[in-house]
Amino acid sequence: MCDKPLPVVAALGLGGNLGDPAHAMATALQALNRREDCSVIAVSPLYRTPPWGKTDQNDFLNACALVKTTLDATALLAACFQLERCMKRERLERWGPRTLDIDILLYGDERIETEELHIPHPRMLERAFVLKPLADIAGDWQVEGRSVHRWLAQCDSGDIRLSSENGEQSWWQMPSPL
Ligand code: GSY
Repeated sequence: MCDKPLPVVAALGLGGNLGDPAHAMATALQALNRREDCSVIAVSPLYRTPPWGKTDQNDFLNACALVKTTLDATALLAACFQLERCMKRERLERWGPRTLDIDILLYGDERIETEELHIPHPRMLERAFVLKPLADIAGDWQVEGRSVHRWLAQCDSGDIRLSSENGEQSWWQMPSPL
């Protein structure tokens, strides 16, 4: 008999600033939610955020989502890469413009260090464009000894605005072609 893996809640960060990032993020979340091994249990509002790192590019749209999954972290990463590829993500330039970026920020309370995976995501605690949406859906999640709310309070989130593309209800549940 083979035991079913226990589900884990993972936090994902999503962003993009090329083409129609809101549509790309919505399509990716819907595709994840349709999988038997993933269920999207919370999605933050969409935020318009100034570019971090390479600043001479368009503003980004960012959001975070919680996904309950029976995939291990490596398989979840592969699923995220596949979705990025579906959205025609091209890795052209480090820190440069992109149609869709999906990062695994947290995977339960696990700490994972492999060549391809670094969880908790190493830069999440200094990025307001991650912490602000994450605080909306998982503010009490403890990361490196502090809640997401407390990490957010320590970083400058003054330039981050709710996006007008949020719509009335769940922005990510708009119709999608995938
Ligand atoms: O690491 C995610 C891609 N990215 C972003 C982003 O998602 N939002 C903002 N505001 N700046 C960014 N710079 C990079 S790289």
